[in-house]
Amino acid sequence: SPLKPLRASKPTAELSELPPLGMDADALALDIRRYFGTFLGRDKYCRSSHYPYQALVLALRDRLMERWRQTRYAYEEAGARHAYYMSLEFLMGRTLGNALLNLGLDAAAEAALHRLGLDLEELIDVEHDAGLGNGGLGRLAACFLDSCATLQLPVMGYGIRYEYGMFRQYIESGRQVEEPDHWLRDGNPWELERPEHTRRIHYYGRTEFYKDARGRQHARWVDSHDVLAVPFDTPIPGYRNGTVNVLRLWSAAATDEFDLGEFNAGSYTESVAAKNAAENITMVLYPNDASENGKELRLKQQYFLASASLQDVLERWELRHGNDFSAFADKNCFQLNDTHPTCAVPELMRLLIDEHSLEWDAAWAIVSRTMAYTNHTLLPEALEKWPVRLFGLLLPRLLEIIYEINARFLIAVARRWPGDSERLARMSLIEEGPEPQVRMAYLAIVGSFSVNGVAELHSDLLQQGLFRDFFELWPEKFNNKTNGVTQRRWIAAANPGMARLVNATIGERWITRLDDLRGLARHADDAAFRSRWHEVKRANKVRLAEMVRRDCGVDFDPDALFDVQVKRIHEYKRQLLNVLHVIHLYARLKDGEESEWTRRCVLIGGKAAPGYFMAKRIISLICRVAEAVNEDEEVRDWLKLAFLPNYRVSAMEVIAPGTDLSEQISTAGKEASGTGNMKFMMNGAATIGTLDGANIEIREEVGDENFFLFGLTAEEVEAARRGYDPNALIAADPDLARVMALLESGHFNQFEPGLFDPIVQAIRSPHDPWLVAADFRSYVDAQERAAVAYRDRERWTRMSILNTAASGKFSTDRTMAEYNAEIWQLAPVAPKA
Ligand code: T68
Repeated sequence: SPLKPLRASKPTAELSELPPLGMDADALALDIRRYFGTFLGRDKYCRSSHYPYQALVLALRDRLMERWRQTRYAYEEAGARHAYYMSLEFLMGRTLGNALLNLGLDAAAEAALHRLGLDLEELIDVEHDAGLGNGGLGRLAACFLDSCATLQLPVMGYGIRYEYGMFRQYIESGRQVEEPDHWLRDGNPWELERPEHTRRIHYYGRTEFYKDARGRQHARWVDSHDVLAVPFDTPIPGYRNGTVNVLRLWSAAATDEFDLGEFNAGSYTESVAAKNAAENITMVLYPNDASENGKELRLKQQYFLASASLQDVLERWELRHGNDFSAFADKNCFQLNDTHPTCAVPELMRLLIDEHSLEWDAAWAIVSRTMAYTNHTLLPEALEKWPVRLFGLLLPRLLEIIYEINARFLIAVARRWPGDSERLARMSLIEEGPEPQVRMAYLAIVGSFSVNGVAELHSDLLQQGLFRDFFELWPEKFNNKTNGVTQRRWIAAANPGMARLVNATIGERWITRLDDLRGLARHADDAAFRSRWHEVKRANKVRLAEMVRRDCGVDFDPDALFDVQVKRIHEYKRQLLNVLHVIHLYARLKDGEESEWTRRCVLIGGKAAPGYFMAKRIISLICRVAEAVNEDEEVRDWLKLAFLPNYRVSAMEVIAPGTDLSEQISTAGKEASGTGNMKFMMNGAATIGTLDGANIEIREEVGDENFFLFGLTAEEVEAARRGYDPNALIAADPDLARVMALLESGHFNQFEPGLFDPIVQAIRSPHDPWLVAADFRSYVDAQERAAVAYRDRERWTRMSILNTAASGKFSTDRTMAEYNAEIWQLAPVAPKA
């Protein structure tokens, strides 16, 4: 067993260290051949692309390994303070292209493979996306890791190694069909299992109180059902700086102890089968991006991550400092990615008190100085709550600790606002009612020294609305950290054509200093530069059109305006408003209004949560309108619509570079930040958008003349809800009336009567929370302005350049530098060269 320690032997540095591996094409080619022919045992008759891919990855992994070790040693020797990014989701996508870029091996690998008769692009395409996340929140975690390694910050990611990631989406007769994503089936050559760091996780059981030799009372968790957490590490290389950080993902395994009772009764096979229950914990990612459905298994996952990760950190601490935790909070910081890992607050209390014998106050001083919480949503349905009954059954000791935290917290509230019992009920960690609930966001706030939103507007709205009471109590805890994305993946790797042009124009420093892109602005007035910029964009549009042809069977003309909305399907994101605009254009064409027309190709993609009825119905509407538009001879030369199935990270790597117009059209006040908006902007798309999330900051950076603004503001949205009368709006606007008439006539659902009734009703409802009808007119007008702008190629290209030039703020290098300056306070550490 890997858990068996060495006794007589003592490992030396020589055991793990080799002379540095060559970074040139010769050295790479030799290793690729060795892995292919020897380790993998393949030969010239091998016809599978998988083995050359694996051989390349293994050769790269060797080169990551030595840097990884040097980084670990450097952190250790510096006694570095660490931050841990705890997240139920890491949406990593593919690793190969990014690893080559960051190691600086892209050219060498291409040359080495070429000699061996292999094509790098083809091998990059072999890799399955690691889809261990739903959307923005999970992808943000992945971009953060890239930037932390590039900034040489001692940051480690902790997450779950789901056997099945985000489902694969198919469209069958206009409906979403989900298929399981068994991404590990062909193995994952990037990961390294570390069974020697296995942890034990408790569930169920009860608390037992006992006295120690000195008569002090302690608690312990007994009669628990235990599950093992086995870590798998993925290397996270920084950009050409020798640093390699770690993402540690936990996988569940059954303990070796069989249920003896069953065993003796002859139920050997049943008791072996019971192992499944344990291993189920990390089987599948929950595919809801905006709501918690209260399933016990989800809470098991959350506790699994929190407990395994904290035990891991504490064990490393003990190795160095024994049972002395006085400096623990100076050396460690946990960033909670939304409330999902919030069990970490009571779990760290439990570990310190029950397992390390600290007093409550000493333990609380540590917890409340090490935890920091990031909120990602204002939608009330996404605020996590767990029934007290379920919580107490599954995690009895944690619930006791939460009660104690709450009692002490409510005393503090009562001291601050004497006699305000309503406020006490409002702020309590326990929501009373027929089914009392634990409020995870409040638990996170009480347990943390920092609470942040993910864009200026979002952070303001948190302070004025959702968390107002807490802001009044602790204004100093609250702060903003506007999101970003990593330009290494989203420009350098995804858009090599643009990267080359930018390098030739302003140099290469933007790869780690994105603000340098500002330097492009003065070239926007140079016609020769614009023409090169246009050529790059056009080539990217050709590539995107090929993907649309292959995956949707629709022909996009690369000279038309590419108008794109890709993101999870949700009513607040208003894909519906987008389709209404397409129907409007269709109606105009059918009515013969095609003079002064801008040819437009509209692409929509995204997954609906499997249980989200309206989201699925909206997908059907998009598919049906697409058929009507694309098959109509009067329309299809002027307008196209396609629904792209199975939208994912690797698809976005083709989509963002080929997009002209980025759709960011959520109801104001609902999209916390958005990050797709930033990827599009960096790649030279103009945005059509509302004043929501980071759109506001995007518009500030690029200027109103380069942004197509429309719609109600967040404040106006709140006001508009009172006395909202969509039917009057429809009656008063002939364009909207024409669209609704087409929809209601059944024109798009001739063989499925009633299919879109729920959609029509939602638009016409005075309670429509998303105010689709209210923003229709101003949206269509903004679309018209975009169409006019696109007809002037020079003007549009200029706008495209200026968008890229103004995108410097939206690098996660900036975001991470802010987290570090204002929350983590880590010193960068460079490994020995
Ligand atoms: C997104 N949230 C925000 N949630 O919607 C987006 N939720 O505005 C923001 O830019 C992004 O986070 C990053 O901050 C999500 O993606 C989820 O995926 C999610 C998953 C499980 C439960 C709830």
